[in-house]
Amino acid sequence: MTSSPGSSAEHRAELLALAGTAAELARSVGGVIRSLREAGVDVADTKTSANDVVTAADREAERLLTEGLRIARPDDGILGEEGASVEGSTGITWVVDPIDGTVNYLYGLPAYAVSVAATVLDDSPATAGAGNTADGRRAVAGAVYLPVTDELFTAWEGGGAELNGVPLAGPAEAPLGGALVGTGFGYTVERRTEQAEVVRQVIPRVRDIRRIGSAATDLCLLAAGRLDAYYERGLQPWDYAAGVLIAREAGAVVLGRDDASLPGDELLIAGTPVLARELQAAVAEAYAGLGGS
Ligand code: LIP
Repeated sequence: MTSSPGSSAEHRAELLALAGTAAELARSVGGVIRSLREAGVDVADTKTSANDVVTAADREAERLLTEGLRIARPDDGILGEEGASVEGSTGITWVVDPIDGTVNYLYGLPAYAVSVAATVLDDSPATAGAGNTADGRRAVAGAVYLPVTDELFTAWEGGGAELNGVPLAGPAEAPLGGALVGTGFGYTVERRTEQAEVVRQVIPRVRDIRRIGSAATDLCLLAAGRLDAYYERGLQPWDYAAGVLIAREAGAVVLGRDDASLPGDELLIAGTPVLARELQAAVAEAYAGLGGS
């Protein structure tokens, strides 16, 4: 990559090309998983708990993403949910989730997505809404494709976010009490029990809660203004890399648990600038009430 973000026409062209690669791969692999779904799905394996499943389609999709990236960008690194791990030499690492929303996919529910992000290392300290995340990276271009609705969300740093080529204006500011808030639950009993307690405390303070089942989709729905805000604990880089960039480029801010934390595994909170702060306070209060979390 050329040096500083947005500094030159060459840098912008590079980001645009990365976004193009992400979009092309997400869309083509999304078409494959949709066809595989029509042919039937079975659990191939489990991961962190019996409920954290992997299907043959997850593996095939990650194989296709890896193969496509090796052809398009042979010197870049790759990190994938199902184990893809390739060291690169260009400074770009692709963070991919072949199917985000695997449980939805298994049950034939529509909210699943292919998420592809080009990321760079960024260890700058926590700065509200700066784009760097707790895993030490920052997405600079990415795409999330929802095969069932044929919706392709794309973004590159400084270039705005688009849905099927149409610029996204992002969510409008809403008061916490009138906000439709997305969240999700992890797969372990301990994590989801804690999350249920937090949601019990948050739900009386918002319009309503949605558990859509795909973090990448949640962040894109926020970018499209179909959710007002989103929070979740326990996300992995492949769940949020592309979605965080898309949400930010649509005008949302993405926060961690507090000003000293970056968004990521511990907590990721997204929304319009005022609402995200209000939600951050409400969620932090709920977690603090659990004691020791
Ligand atoms: C899942 C999600 C879901 C979240 C889960 C999990 P998977 O990803 O995106 O919304 O709540 O914790 O990470 O397993 O479907 O790729």
